[in-house]
Parts: sequence; structure tokens; C-alpha cells
Amino acid sequence: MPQTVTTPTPETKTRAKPEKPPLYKVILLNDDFTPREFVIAVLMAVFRMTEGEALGVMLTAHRRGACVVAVYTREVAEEKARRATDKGREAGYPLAFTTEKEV
Ligand code: NFA
Repeated sequence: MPQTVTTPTPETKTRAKPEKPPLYKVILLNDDFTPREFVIAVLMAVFRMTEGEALGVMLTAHRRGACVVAVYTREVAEEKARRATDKGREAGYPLAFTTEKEV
């Protein structure tokens, strides 16, 4: 007679865990030429910030040299940094946004 082997059902199921995508910071860099109001307008348009949020980020970059604007997946971070930097260039300003992988 062949034996019937019953494997106990584990109470906690083990699943292949989808890894979280790495996140990237978008960083606003200070410069001496871009007008404050222009920086605020770009932050509001590209990063969907309120005027108050944009003012805070702009002032932090102005005082400290740089400020983290927001965190996204790599494609979104790079696209937003590029669009925001392009808005400055189109207006003749050296405004710059970079991206940096979160540790
Ligand atoms: N430092 C710029 C000025 O005084 C303002 C600025 C802030 C530019 C943050 C770029 C980033 N007009």
C-alpha cells in the first residue's frame, strides 16, 4: 500500500516578495541669479507645491546651498528634475535640479 503523506499547511504563507523600487531625491541647488519668485513658480508648477511649501524649499536652498524637494522613483525624479531645470534655462537662468539615490 502506498503511503499518503500530508504536508502540514504553514500558518504563514511564504510569497515571493516584490522588492520596493529604490527612491531618488530631487535636489534644488542655489545660485546667485535666478529670482526667488521664479524658483517658487517652478516648484509650484513641477512639484505641485503650495506657495508656502515652495517658499520654504526655496529659502532653505538659498540659505544652505541646496534643499531636498521631494522623493520619487528614478524615472519620475529624473523627469521632474529635467523639466524644472529646463524651465530655468528657457528663461535664461542657471537654475539647477539634480537627483540622488536614497541610501
Ligand atoms: N539665491 C537666489 C537669489 O537670491 C534665489 C534662489 C534660491 C535661486 C534657491 C536658486 C535656488 N535670487
